Parts: sequence; structure tokens; C-alpha cells
Amino acid sequence: MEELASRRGIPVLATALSGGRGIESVTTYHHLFVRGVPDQLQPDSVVVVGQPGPSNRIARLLETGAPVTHVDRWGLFSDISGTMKMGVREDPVAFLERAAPQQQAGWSGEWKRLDQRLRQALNDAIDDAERPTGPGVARALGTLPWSSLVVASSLPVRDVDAHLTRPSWVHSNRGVSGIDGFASTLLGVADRRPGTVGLVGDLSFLHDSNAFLCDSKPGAVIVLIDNGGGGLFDLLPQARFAPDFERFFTTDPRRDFSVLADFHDLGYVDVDSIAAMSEAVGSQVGTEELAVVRIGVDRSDDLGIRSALDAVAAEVLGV
Ligand SMILES: Cc1ncc(C[n+]2csc(CCOP(=O)(O)OP(=O)(O)O)c2C)c(N)n1
Repeated sequence: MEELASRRGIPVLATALSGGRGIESVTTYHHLFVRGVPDQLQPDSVVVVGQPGPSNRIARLLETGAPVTHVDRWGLFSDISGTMKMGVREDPVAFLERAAPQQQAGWSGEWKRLDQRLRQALNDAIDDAERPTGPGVARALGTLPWSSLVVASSLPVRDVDAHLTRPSWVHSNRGVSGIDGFASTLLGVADRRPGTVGLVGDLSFLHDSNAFLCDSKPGAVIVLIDNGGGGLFDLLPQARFAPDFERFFTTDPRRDFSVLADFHDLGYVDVDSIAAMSEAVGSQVGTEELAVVRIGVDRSDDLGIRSALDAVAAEVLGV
């Protein structure tokens, strides 16, 4: 796909979970479409291969009015935005080889140029932050030497999709309803792949913690973002309107995770900065211990960086 796309000048927006991230893919779409698809990037048609991923801003690319074709080898189409014009059951590379013409160099180059400029600006803004945030953790994980990354639902899968750019094995499991099954998935991946790291929020971690009752624990490091419940809900409209928002949506578990780690005989360390998190993960990854690195994140810091990153994007794009 990468070779074909590069030859024809087709921009490829590759999700972290697709395994398709590499130097040629566009990865800033969480921010590139902050105010819709920029004029100079408007497509004539869009081809969706597999799942569109966890960014709700991808929908903006699917809603420009350009025809949207889904291609899947097995005919499994994921039409989340209801914009699918045509579904094609075929090998995606064979389809593109046959149906996607050579693109204009100026248009393809503009995708690449904006993606690179935006990535640099986003990274700079994240690196300037003094306190830990979800995007900061996701960006730092991209610099650490793991073999596989298992990401939980909610903010972890979104932050990794937005800020982890290196080509890598990223796994996730949406469970039955969303946050269930994280620990089981991590243990399964870690059992096969030494050097596995997991990224999870406090509620997802608790939800499947009985998985740690397993017979023999594989070595792995779990980065636990403890932001006092479901931080994702801060980004939804109910954060402004729902009565008793904290009680019914955020649901801060108010638990001491070191007690749970002790109960399950897991290694445990509490850190309060991205640098300390990186050091703890770096020294632990690849060992035979199953260990938790808990990093406390203040939800208002987290919200702050998310709106700051949107503002950075709007400035870079001039929108
Ligand atoms: C089994 C299940 N229960 C509840 C939900 C609703 N839900 C979606 S996201 C979320 C919050 C998850 O919190 P956490 O794991 O701490 O991650 P954060 O939102 O802070 O990233 C909840 C409860 C769900 N998707 N699945």
C-alpha cells in the first residue's frame, strides 16, 4: 500500500492500529481537520480501507461531499458516518492499483507539507507542557523501546492514534461494550510478545482487574493513567449540561492502586512526571515482571492541553 500510494501520490491516513504508520503516512488528522478539511486538501474521492479509527474528526473527511468508497477483502464495511457510496469486496491494493489515478503533485505535496508542519507544532506544544497529560504520555511512549503496545478504549486509544507516529504493533480490544477486557487482552499479547507495554485509564484498569488472577503472569509494563475516572466524558457535551456530572459520568473510583497491585503481586511505582514515567517504563520493559507504572493526571491540565493543541492546529492551518 505504501509503495503504491507513494508512486501515485495518494495521501494515506494510517491509524495507529492499522500497522500502516510509516514515514509516508499522514498521522495528524485529529488536528488537521480541526475546522473541517482545509480547502487546499479537499479530495475528489475518499477510499476507506478497514476501520476509520477512533478519531471523530475523520468523519469530516468522509463528509466533504466527495464520494466515499469502502474496500475490504472480506466485504466487512465500517460505515460509521453513513457516507459510504460504494462497498467493494477486493484486495485494497489491487483495487487502488486498478481504480486510483495518478494524483497531482501539488495536492499530494500539500498534504505532506501540512502534516509535517502540524506534527512539529503539536510536538513542541506537548513538550512545553509542565505537567503530565494523556497526549504527553502517548507522545513519550513513542520514544520508548517496547515491542507491542496494548491500548485501552476511551482516551488511551485516541491519544495514541493522535500522537504516536512510529511504525509499530499497536493492539486494542473494544470488548463487548468498550472498556471491558483490557487486562485480559494485555496478558494475552504479553504472553506471546516479550517487551509489551499497556496504556490504560483507571476505570478500564479496574474493570478487568480479575484477569490478574491468572496462573502465571507474563512480563509487561502497564502505564496506568489515573485521572480520577472517565476523562473522556470531559470532552462530551454532558460535561457542560448534565446535572451531577461527576457522579454519573466521571465516576472517580477513589481507589489506591498500590493496594490492588499488592493484592495481585504486581510490581508498582507511582510517578508524577512524563520523564519519570519514561524512566520507569524504560527500565522495566522487557523484564519478566508484570508491573504497573501509575501516573496521576489532573483532568483540567488534560483538558487544557487538548484545547491548546486545537489552537495550535488552527494557527498552523490559518483557519
Ligand atoms: C463495560 C463498559 N462500561 C462503561 C462504558 C462507558 N465508558 C466509556 S469510556 C468510559 C470511561 C473510561 O474511563 P478510563 O478507563 O479511566 O479512561 P479515560 O476516559 O480516563 O481515558 C466509560 C465508563 C463502556 N464503554 N464499557
